[in-house]
Amino acid sequence: MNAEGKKILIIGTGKSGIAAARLLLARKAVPVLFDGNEKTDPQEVRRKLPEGSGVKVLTGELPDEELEGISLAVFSPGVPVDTPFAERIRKRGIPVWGEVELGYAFLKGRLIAITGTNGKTTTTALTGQIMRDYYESVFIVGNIGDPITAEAAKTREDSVTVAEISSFQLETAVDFHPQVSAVLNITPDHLNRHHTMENYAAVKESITKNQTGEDTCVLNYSDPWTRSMGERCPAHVVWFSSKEQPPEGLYLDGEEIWRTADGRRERVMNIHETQLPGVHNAENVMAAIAMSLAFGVPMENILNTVRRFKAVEHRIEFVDEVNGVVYYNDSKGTNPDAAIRGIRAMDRPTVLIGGGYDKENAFDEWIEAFDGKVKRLVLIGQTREKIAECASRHGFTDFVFADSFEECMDICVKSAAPGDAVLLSPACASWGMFPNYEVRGEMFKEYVKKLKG
Ligand code: UMA
Repeated sequence: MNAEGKKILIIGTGKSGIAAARLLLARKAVPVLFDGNEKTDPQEVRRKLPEGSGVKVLTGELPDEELEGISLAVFSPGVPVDTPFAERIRKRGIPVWGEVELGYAFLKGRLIAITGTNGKTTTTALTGQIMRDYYESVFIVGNIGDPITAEAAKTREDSVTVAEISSFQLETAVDFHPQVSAVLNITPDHLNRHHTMENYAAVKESITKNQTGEDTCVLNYSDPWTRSMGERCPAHVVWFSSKEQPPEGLYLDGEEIWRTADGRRERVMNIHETQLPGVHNAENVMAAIAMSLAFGVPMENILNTVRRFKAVEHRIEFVDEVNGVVYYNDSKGTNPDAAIRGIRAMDRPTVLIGGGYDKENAFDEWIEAFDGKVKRLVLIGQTREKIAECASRHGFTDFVFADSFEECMDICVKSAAPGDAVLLSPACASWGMFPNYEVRGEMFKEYVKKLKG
């Protein structure tokens, strides 16, 4: 892409917006940054850009005259694209890209892109590590934390980029074309943005839209949404399943992972050889193995990395044991399905922290998954009344409200007896109380550290 001299509007001044602006400045384009939050301090934003770059930073409302001469609009993932604001831009004939599409336009080498509702971060980190241990130039980017535009300019023809891609990022993809893609599973999430499950699944499926028969797509054989994607997929499909044997791919039989290919069946490994607990992690491991094989990494190398790989921070992360109580940080449990996996991974009575930003998810299945294991539910944030009402409907009444995170932790400590677990797995996004789930997880860990100290 030749961006030189082009005036490009970037919407959102978070991680993605800043990385996109820096990339465009390096390519001699003229980025204009805009943030809908009027409280954004333009000076603060400019400080994150190279000194003297003199980038225009606008906040609040975007006047029409600022759209004059704009040749491209780059949306940050958190900014919806079905709004009158986005329509105003499109009506002027300005193409609307996402930050991922911009990064892709500058990307060299090969690309693996991973999406799905849950397990993306662990699978991306594991696949990235397998690539790092085998190839020389590897980048791990996207929803996992480091925007693709922050790394794209460093990639070479022999580079491998492993990208975690959210539905928000796929919505604005245009030519984005991974050689290997994966859709791990589809369960309700982000329905306030995508409105229906059909829309949400279609956005996820679009990760394959530019793939061809020379590419590979890794899909979950036992998830009805991803199973049906296999029927339409333009790429060669390789399956994984924790429940049944697919025609081609990897599957779990008891504790053993097996692989079927070319009509032959071979044992791959025992799940206890990994350091990742739970069936959901066996699925992540199988998806990572399938993608790595498709990318040409020998099985022996893959398994060496898989055996050494440790859980990702904030994902059912063991924090410490204090006075006989174990503390688990699953701040990444930002939707009911992810949080169900958190509860399932517990093997003792659990004091659970739930609640946060309202993404219009239903909590019924999450409450049902308590299954006698949750002894008390401590509720925080915007969704606490909604969860309490849902819990009562399902006959679970041992919940209590906390007004601050500190108060919530104090209640957990008082409620937990030796032999219990305290689990932060809130089934909701952190927004409203915290800037992101990482900060929420860090605060949890800090509290446990102090408690121990
Ligand atoms: N903003 C507007 N208008 C809006 C909404 C937001 O101007 O309508 C502005 C905000 O005021 C703020 C900026 O946009 O200044 C924030 O942009 P952003 O929300 O896209 O956040 P970034 O910091 O750029 O982080 C994004 C991803 N965030 C979201 O998708 C919400 C990060 O994923 C990702 O790690 C990062 O890019 C790098 O690629 C986080 C996430 O919560 C982890 N993802 C969701 C999830 O995993 O469930 C999808």
